[in-house]
Amino acid sequence: MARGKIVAGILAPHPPHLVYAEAAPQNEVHGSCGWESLRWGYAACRERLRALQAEVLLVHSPHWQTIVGHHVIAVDTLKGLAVDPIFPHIFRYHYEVNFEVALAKKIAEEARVEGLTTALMTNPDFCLDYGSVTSLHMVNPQWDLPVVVLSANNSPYYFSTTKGMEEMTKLGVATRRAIEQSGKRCVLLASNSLSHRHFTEEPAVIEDMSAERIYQHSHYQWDMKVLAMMRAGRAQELLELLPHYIEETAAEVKAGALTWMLAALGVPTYGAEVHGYGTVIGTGNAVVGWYEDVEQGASNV
Ligand code: 2X7
Ligand code: FE2
Repeated sequence: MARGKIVAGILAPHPPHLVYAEAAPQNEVHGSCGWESLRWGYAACRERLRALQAEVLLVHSPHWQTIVGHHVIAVDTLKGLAVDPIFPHIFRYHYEVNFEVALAKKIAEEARVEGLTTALMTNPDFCLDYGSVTSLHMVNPQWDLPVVVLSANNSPYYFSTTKGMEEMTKLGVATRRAIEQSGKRCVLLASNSLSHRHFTEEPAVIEDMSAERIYQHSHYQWDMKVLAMMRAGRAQELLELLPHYIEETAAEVKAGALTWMLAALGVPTYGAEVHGYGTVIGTGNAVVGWYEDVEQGASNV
């Protein structure tokens, strides 16, 4: 069996507004437009991924949070309705998804080798979180690839950002080892917004883009700084800056998906491609790809 590999890592934010604006047939509610810079960014990302012939998508989402240990879904299929508890009027999504169970089990096994507490999620009636569903939909709306879904252990909140990052780094290292043994071509999705304060009132027309802006200018400045580091291949420096960035912007990356993905990618020194940046109800979001075919040291700055 050929050695498996991570063919791309994507920062894949999950505001449900994106699926609503796409008027996705799986969603009960259809918008007519909005948030194009992000949606077109996802379209460019999908183009890029098509060429890489990915076989499995793996996602880590802050909206499946587990208190004890890191959980991995290990059932063959799930079918159900994912609802965003804060925005149920725009996101009620009917999903049907196949899982790559052998890889899920291998990740849990390798994570245990790293000293992490792990569990396999085997409940056939489990309901997927809207974060995972949104990121998976935006990357692959036809749902024709099997997936692996990992929970976000709540160590960053229960203990500290730094403790959480230690755990997610181990999970990333374990994920990489498991993928190498799987023989599969895999794409990792870090399902996170960047700066993460949002307005508490919506405009009368949800997709009214005249009401959409960043919550606070300093958040925008921080997001730009972080994106510049990603584009320049400064992932190690970025990881060192994350606790401060999180403190300044309440960044959703606190939950660990980005740390997990950068660790699994081996803390890349090649530049990432920023496909798009935009705000959603005031939060900062970017679709960013790290691609294996980018030469080490190259960047798109
Ligand atoms: O979960 C989210 C998010 N992270 C950002 C913006 C809006 C809604 O939901
Ligand atoms: Fe979120």
